[in-house]
Amino acid sequence: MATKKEIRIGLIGTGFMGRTHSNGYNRVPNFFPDLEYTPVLKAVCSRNAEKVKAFADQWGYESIETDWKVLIARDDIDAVDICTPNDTHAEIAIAAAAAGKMILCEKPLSRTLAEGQQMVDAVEKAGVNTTVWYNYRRIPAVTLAKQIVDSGKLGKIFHYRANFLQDWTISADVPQGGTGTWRMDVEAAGSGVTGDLLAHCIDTAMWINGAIVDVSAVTETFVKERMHQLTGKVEPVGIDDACIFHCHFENGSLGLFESTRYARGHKALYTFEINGENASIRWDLHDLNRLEYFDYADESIVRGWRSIHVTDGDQPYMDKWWVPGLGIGYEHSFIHQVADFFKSLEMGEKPCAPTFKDALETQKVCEAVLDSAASRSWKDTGVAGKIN
Ligand code: SOE
Repeated sequence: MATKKEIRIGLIGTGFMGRTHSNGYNRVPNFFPDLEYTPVLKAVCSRNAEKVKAFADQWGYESIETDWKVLIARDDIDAVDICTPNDTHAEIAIAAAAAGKMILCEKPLSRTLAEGQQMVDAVEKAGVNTTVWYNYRRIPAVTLAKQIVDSGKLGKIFHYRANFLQDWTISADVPQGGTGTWRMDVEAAGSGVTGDLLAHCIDTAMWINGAIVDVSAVTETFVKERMHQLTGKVEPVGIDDACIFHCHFENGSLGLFESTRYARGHKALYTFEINGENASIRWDLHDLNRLEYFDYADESIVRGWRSIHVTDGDQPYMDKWWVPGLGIGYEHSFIHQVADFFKSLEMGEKPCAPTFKDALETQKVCEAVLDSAASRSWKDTGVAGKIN
């Protein structure tokens, strides 16, 4: 067997995303054995030494650090994976770029467009490889949706509709800030559902349906004050609890997006639907192996929504998994991202999208959405052309 080229990973952050990414690195050699590259879990970093040691033992990291600057300075690390809260992405990424490391950064790229731009400038100056973990692109049914749209089967596209609904913050007792609830703190997160959830919807939408050129948005903060875990005081809430926006895509279609953490009964309901002149597509994260497809060209007596179970070997990624009919899950989207990142290194032609530069386009839309809601007016996004 040919010797694999090793990519020595330094992971920063041991929360939910630290786990999804670590699982990705661990599984790739098993399920993508043909890749030239293979991950080596060299080091994991988090401030709490006891917790980071337990994480390293659980996921197979060779060593631990409690200071990310030390991790970045190590010359046995090739790629830095940023899984920390959003307020640390820019500082870590800029330092990692200066140290010549590849960077895999959890979404959203940054809290603000300006911060994201600094990150893009830094990685371009350093010439390092990057990717941002917009993982939903790599669920086979979502990748298939993209392939179907690219094939032209839908014809002219009129509508793109997406929702991301949750209900975990309805109680006024949920605190803001600190471990576990940093997403509720505007300083740490940058925004609420716009950066956390709509960013996913925007990334998928622009990848499949092209640039969003302008937006009109409304946001709401239903609970105005919450206990801050770091200060112990009740403080004003600065994030958007809910956001609805409509928009124009560059291809002439209309978009409608909604996200909230106040949709009682919904835990993580990400859905999208695309309506074209000939056909429509819809997808639902709660039934993620299925893609629904309606084709007006079908004979009228059998015309209706088809439910495609995306588990056949000739459908995206599925030749790597089980046998037709047996589904996969959420975690596989991260495994696919690791595999695609390594494949892009192997091929050396195209970087693994979305790169920092690609993800900056999503930041532009998020920023325009928040500006539009604040000013109660339409805003141009400045996004144009093909989105990788
Ligand atoms: C928030 O609850 C969250 O974990 C997001 O941060 C993730 O990006 C999303 O995929 C699921 O929901």
